[in-house]
Amino acid sequence: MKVIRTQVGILGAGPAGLLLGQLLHRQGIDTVVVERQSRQHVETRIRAGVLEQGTADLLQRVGAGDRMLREGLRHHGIELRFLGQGHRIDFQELAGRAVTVYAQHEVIRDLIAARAAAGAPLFFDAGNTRITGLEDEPRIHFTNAGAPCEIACDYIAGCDGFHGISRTSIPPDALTIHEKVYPFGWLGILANARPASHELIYTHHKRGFALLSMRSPVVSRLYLQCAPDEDLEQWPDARIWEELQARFATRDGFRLEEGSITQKGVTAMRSFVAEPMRYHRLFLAGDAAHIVPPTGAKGLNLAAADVWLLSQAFADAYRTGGQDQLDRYSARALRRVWRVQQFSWWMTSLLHQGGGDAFDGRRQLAELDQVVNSRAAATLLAQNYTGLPFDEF
Ligand code: FAS
Ligand code: PHB
Repeated sequence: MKVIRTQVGILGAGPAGLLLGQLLHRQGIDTVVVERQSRQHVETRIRAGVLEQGTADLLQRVGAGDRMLREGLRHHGIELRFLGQGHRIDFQELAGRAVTVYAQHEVIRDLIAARAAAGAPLFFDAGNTRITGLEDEPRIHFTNAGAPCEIACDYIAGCDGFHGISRTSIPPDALTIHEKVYPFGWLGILANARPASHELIYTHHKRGFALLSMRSPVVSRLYLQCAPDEDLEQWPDARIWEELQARFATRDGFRLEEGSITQKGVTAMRSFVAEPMRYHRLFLAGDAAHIVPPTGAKGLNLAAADVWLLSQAFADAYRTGGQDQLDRYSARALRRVWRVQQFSWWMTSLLHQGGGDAFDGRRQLAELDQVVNSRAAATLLAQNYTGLPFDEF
């Protein structure tokens, strides 16, 4: 049995685990990251695309922001489109900040490179992971190339996502779960087609929601509302483009540029929070603790905010020997989590066809009319979308 001794054992090499590892490394705190999947898998998994300023700042702070600064697309607004007309929400004017469009798998590549440059251990393809001794002597058990390994640590950071083992290793009676499952999902595509807009377009349409995003000046990222269990076999490329064209159509003849579709998938939608985000010496961060519908582009950014707080709490504990910040981590993180849950639910409910009655459809249009004509309402959207400042919580 190979036993590795470290200060913080981190489960998961997603944005939460890798960013936490780098933040702690900058504070001189040793970590080991254990990842179930291969490096190739985590570096190519297509997920989020929008970084808040706070997240972008953290990547730069940990030495993983150079490529993002070169290749990321700075966006100073979005368009809300309904009844065949577009309305721009000006982030700079309303909130004084912007977002960066930069794919999550690129963030992962940059964080893995930064960790390698720091010479910090990162185990991919870890098998049979389990965690024990959460009350007093935390251990991460796993196999590395079939050989049993154990990490002896002071604390475990559960950054292993919604389907990980951290949250489910906590006794059920020690957790309160809040969950809302939506009656729809997103069919997402990557296409070799120039984005038809320089900013993101969120569309409310009677046929269903659609979103135009992008990955570069020649790669479009597009989503359309579908059933949560939609059968991709029923969606040949031609049908996807036809449906997207219908939902983005405007009175002045807007057309998407079409191209070869290189990736397609269906993502179900839920709002989920596990409280508290701690069990003795196990601390949850990111999707391991909470899930938001992707409409507000918050999942990745909320994970970053969690690990910013958690890294400060670990650093305080090692610096002072006190537990105060660690004791306050869950409550502080959850205050932001619920604000972001509310915004993500609001944007989702505002823009999606919920299968409700005609009243709900007319109410949505009235709320959209209010958002694009009230400076106060538009400011609230801009502030939430571009990200609540980390120091507000
Ligand atoms: P992650 O799930 O990213 O990472 C967890 C890591 O832990 C994974 O690498 C996993 O392999 C590993 N792991 C799991 N179990 C383990 C075990 N037992 N042992 C070791 N490792 C283990 N957010 C947005 O903002 N916009 C989007 O458009 C968007 N699209 C998404 C599409 C999909 C299909 C999914 C699933 C999520 C999407 N999200 C989106 C949310 C997503 O970006 C997450 O919020 C973000 O990845 C959260 O990061 P982590 O908390 O690190 O969790
Ligand atoms: C993306 O680019 O993948 C993206 C952008 C904004 C969202 C969700 C996803 O709200």
